[in-house]
Amino acid sequence: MPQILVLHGPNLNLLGRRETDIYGTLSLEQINQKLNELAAGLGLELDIKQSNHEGELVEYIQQAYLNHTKGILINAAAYTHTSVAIRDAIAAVKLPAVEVHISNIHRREKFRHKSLIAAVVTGQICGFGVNSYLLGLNALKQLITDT
Ligand code: CA2
Repeated sequence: MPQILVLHGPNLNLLGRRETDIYGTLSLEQINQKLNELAAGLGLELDIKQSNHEGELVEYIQQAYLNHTKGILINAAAYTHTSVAIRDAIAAVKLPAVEVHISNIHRREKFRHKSLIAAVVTGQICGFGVNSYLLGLNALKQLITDT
């Protein structure tokens, strides 16, 4: 089964406990469960990681390449707006990648409008709540099938 790396960035381990008006009430574990259910239906296997550390996220992206992972679904959270290192890692591994965000980053504070990752991923999905992840995984499945 094609393997997909799902990467959650900093503070997403707090989902469902704080800022529920912006990020919803589901916990990260519940989101991962939904992703695993969808993946089973799509015939994909997920390797799901969360880290609060930029370097660790870079390591996961590099390992994905070495493990012959077929695609990356990433919510880099705040690092979306700051991390050249994560951007360079995604560009380096040249894997199909979809950037997702729970909130619509373009309707929020100005500093969230810029994604350093957007230019090196295949596409970005944001603003659909937890559904952004599910839409992103469907998009990745299609990308992998097409290539
Ligand atoms: O909308 C998204 O998915 C974001 O990637 C979430 C990030 C934010 O920095 C991005 O601009 C947009 C923040 C994730 C923090 O998640 C929390 C969850 C619960 C409580 C506090 C933070």
